[in-house]
Amino acid sequence: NVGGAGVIEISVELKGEYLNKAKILESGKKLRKNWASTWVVLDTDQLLFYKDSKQEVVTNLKTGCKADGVDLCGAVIEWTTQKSSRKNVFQITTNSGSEYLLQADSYSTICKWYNAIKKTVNSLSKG
Ligand code: I3P
Repeated sequence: NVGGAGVIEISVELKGEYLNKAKILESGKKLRKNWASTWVVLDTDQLLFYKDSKQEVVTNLKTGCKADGVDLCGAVIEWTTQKSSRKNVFQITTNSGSEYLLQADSYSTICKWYNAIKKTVNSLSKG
């Protein structure tokens, strides 16, 4: 799915999806790895994490209720085979020194997210 038309298709279709997520570093400090199925939503400049799709709706309805998210400005996205025994894993390293792993059993699913997040990071760096 390369080329202009494919890219547009991705951003339209990519609303939210369940991915496995593990936060392994916070402000440079190592955390105990704990994989959890998470409803992931790509926003204009951040990646949002919800327990499930219902929580996204509830959070958006409640004023002053902020979703748990990752600032993608200055983040680095890369595939990794070192940081997990699982297949289809990529990592997000944030500007603030936190590290997240995202994983899906389906290669096409994880690729779609990898490409979409990378595209967002690139667009943010161009200002
Ligand atoms: C971790 C758990 C993770 C595993 C991790 C283990 O053990 O089994 O699933 O990561 O491996 O330490 P525990 O539940 O006792 O904390 P992967 O599934 O990604 O391999 P790691 O220490 O090599 O990261």
